[in-house]
Amino acid sequence: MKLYFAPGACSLHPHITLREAGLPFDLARVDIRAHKLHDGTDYYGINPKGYVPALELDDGEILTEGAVIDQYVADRKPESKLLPPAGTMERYRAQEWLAFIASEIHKTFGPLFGSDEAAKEGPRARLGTRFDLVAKTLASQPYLLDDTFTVADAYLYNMLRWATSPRIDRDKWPALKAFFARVDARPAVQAALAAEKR
Ligand SMILES: N[C@@H](CCC(=O)N[C@@H](CS)C(=O)NCC(=O)O)C(=O)O
Repeated sequence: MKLYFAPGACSLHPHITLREAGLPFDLARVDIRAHKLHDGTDYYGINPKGYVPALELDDGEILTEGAVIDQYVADRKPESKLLPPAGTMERYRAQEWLAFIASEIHKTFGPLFGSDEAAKEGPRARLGTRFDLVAKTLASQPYLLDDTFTVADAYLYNMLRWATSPRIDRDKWPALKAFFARVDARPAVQAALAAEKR
């Protein structure tokens, strides 16, 4: 498998998932402004959506959408317990978190990376209410699905890396601050961060 990624982008959570699962994979860095690989290859030719992450499977198929790549990888290594078994209520709870993070958190960050200050107020307030909700869950348990680290935690951690001042300060929520430190300390997370810096 090959993961197309950009340092610091939302390709980090499937990258963490691949390392947590202990599956072999290669990394291919994408310049997401130019939509090109290091050697000048047009990235649109690989992923017509133009964005990262994309996972190239061993048969050449390209799988996109981070939350789906996470599930694909977790299902390749069920013993890693990165997701509950398909069809169980716990699995739907995990998917509920993945969908929530993708639609209510991930995409709300967009304007906060821009330069239009007025356009940031609404998204910042919306993110605040979403973080209130996540923090309420994490106040009484270490991970989104209680005691077990899952791909939903990798996704949330990826989003919280973006949640620093002046965008929005994750440290304002003690439960988010503690969660961030807990996930940040995982060897697979540190390995992913180090590999993305190379
Ligand atoms: N829905 C996609 C969104 C991916 C996305 O927004 N990727 C950003 C980086 S975080 C990107 O590559 N942007 C460049 C572009 O859209 O051309 C997912 O969740 O995987």
